[in-house]
Amino acid sequence: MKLTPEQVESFHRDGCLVVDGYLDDHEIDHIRACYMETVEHLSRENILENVQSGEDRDDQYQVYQIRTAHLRHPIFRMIINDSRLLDMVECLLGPDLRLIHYQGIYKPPHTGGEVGWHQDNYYFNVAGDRTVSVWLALDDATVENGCMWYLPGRHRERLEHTQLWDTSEKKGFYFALRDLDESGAMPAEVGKGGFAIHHCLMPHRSLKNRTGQPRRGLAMHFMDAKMPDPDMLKILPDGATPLLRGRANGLGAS
Ligand SMILES: O=C(O)CCC(=O)C(=O)O
Repeated sequence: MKLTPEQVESFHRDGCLVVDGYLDDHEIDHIRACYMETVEHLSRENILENVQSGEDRDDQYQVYQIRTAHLRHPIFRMIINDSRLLDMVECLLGPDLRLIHYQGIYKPPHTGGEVGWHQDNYYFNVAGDRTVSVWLALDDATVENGCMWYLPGRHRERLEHTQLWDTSEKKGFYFALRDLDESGAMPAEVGKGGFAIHHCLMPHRSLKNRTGQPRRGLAMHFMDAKMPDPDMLKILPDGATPLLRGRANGLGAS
């Protein structure tokens, strides 16, 4: 699925883009079933992380993370290898694509918590800021249930983050932008089966799920495979950052 020149231009200008209508209801139903199966499996194994990074206590509010989703269920592997998706990412990042991070982010009904303002490349540290994040909505994402918020046009500089806690205590969104000027913040409401896409320096956050329905998303983070390996790759498990298309570091071909 190629983006139009207008969509590409708007992404570069604003640092974010909403694309509706990628998956149909039938595909979404199947992915949702696999998603909840995975959440339940991780919960039974006691390895379902709560990565909420608001001021609330974790026993009050939750943002559950399916970490390295493609290593957890084959459906997630299929999604990142789908040529329709990769054609779209290629329009923004070029022909050499590597996965750098992949997570299901699940806000349960009523108690779904917050993810504070952050820039993804503060975590990834990919040279040249050559990464793009693609967030696939598995439910209609709205202001009420905790959709993504962006600051359009504010993706041109790297901002200093505060480390919120020690990562040996808790994983997830442990860096946040404190005292950020939030003027111009816009909710990225997107229908199920559509994408909210952002540049890796776009400050973004999401608020609580105040509805009685789940808010489920898949955050897929891609980097230009020609860039040198960032340090983050060293701490991820084997197979966590596959080359998806083209060449890596100018050496291998897929
Ligand atoms: O899904 C969310 O609410 C937040 C996701 C996010 O901030 C991210 O993937 O970087």
